[in-house]
Amino acid sequence: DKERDALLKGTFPQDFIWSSATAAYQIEGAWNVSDKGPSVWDTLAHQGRVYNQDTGDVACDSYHKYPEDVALMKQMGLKYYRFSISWPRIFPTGEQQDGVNQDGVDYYNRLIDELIVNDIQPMVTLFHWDLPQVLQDRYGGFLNNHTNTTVIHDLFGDYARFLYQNYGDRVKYWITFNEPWITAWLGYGIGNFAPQHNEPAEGQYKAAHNIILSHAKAYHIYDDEFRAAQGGQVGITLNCDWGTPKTPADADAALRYVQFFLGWFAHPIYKNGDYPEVMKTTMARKAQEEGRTTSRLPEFTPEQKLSISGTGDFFGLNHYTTVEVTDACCTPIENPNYDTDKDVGTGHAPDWPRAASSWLYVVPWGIRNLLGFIKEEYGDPEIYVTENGRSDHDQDPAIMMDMERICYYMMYTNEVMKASNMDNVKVKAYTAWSLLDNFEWLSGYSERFGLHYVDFNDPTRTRYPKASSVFFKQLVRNNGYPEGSEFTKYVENMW
Ligand code: PNW
Repeated sequence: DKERDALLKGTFPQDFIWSSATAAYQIEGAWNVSDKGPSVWDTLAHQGRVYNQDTGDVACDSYHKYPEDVALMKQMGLKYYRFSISWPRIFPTGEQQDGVNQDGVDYYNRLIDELIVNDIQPMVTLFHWDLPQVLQDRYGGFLNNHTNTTVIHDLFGDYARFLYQNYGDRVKYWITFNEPWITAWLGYGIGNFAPQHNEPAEGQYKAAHNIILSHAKAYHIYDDEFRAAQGGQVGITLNCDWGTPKTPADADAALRYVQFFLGWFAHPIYKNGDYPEVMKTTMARKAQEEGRTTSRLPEFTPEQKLSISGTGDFFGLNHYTTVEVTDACCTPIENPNYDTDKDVGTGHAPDWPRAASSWLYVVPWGIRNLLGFIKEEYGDPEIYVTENGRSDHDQDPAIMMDMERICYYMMYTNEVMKASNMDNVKVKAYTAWSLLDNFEWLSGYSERFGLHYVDFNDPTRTRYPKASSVFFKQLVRNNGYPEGSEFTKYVENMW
C-alpha cells in the first residue's frame, strides 16, 4: 500500500483540462425572476424539507453575480467551466409550446459570452435535477409510461434541441444528465430528493429507463441536426463510488456493486444498449422469488437498444468516495428495494477519514481503480472527471485555511495522474466540485464544498478565496507535480 499511495511526480498530458463545476439550483437563486417556472427542488425546499429550512431562493445569487464567478475562474487559471441550465428557467412549464422565458435564455447567453471573452470553455449540463414542477404534475416526470417511447423523452429532446440551437455556436461540450443514479434512486425510489416519489421496489428502475431513453434522444438530435455544423460533443455524467471487497471472498460482490451502480447506466450507453448481465440475471431470480411474472428491471426493445448503444462521445464521471463491500447473497427479502437487490453489505474501513458529508470517506486510490475499471469495461473511452471534491461543516473553524480539502485535491488528482500516466487511462479532464460554497441539496448551506467561501447571511453574497483555491491555482499552473518544482517540493512536505 505504501508504494501504491506514494506521490507520483510528473505532469498531465499537455492538453489536459482543468475545470470547476456548479449547478443551476445550487448557485443561481432568482428562483422566480421573470417567467421562470418552479422546479421540483423549489417545491421541496419551500415545503421546508431541507436542513435548517434552507432554500435555493437566493443561493449564491449567481444569476446576478456571474461576472464575479467568471473572474474567480480566470484568477485561478481555469480554462473550462461546467455549469447547468435550469429547464424551467428556459421553458417555465418544461414545454416549449407553453412559452419561452426570454430573460432566462438571455441570462445564459450573457454567462456564455462572459466565459468566452475570458477564454473559458463552457461545458453545459442540460439536467442537474431541477425538473420543471409542471412536468412532474402533468406526466409523473421520469416515471411517465416507462415501457414505451413517451412524452418525457420527446420533451427532453425538444429542450435539448432548443439549447443546441441557441447556444451551440459557442458551447462544444454537452452533458445530458448529471448523475441519473441520484435522480432515479433518491428522487423516485427512496424519495428523499425531489420529486420525493417513494417507490423503492420499482420507481428507480422505471425512472432510470426513461432517463436513458431521454439521453439517447437528445444525443441523436445533436448527431442528426447539429453535429455537422457545430462540431461539439455530447455525453452524460455518471456517478459511482468505488466498491472494494472487504475480503477476497467478496470480490464478486464488489463487482456486482459497481455494475448495479455505474453499469446500470454505463452498460447500455457505452457498451451494448442493454443493462449489465449480472443485473438482469439477479433481477430475474428476484422476480421468481417474489412470485412476479416480470422482472422489476424493465426491458429495452431491440430498436431501443440500437438507439441507446454508443450515445456518448465522452464518459463524464463524478466520483467522491469508496465503500467496502461484503457479499450478502442470497437471502430472499420481504420488502425488496434497489439496495437489497444488489445482495451486498457496505461499510467503511476504520482508518478512512470522513468529510462533513456523512457518505464521504476519503479514499484517494479508489478513483484510480474506478478509472481503470471504466477503461477495461467500456472500451477505453475518453473520460472527463466532471466532479470530485470534499465538504466541510459550516461551523468548522478551519473553513478558510482548508488544509483537509487541499490534501483531498492533492491526493485525488495525483491518483488521477497515476491512472493517466501509469495505467494509460484516457482521462481528459479534472473538474473540482465546487467553485463556490453552495446549496448542498438536503443539507442546505451546512456543508461547504467550495474553493471559495460564500457568506449566506451577507445580502451581497461576497466570495472569499479559501486556501484550497490558491493550492488549486498552483496545481493548474504546474499541470500536475513536475519533478524539481517548488510546488512539488511543497506537496512532498505535506505528503
Ligand atoms: C453530487 N449522496 O451529488 C452532485 O452532482 C452535486 O450537485 C453535489 O453538490 C455533489 O455531488 C456533492 O454532494 C451527490 O448522498 C449528492 O451519496 C448526494 C450524494 C452523492 C452525490
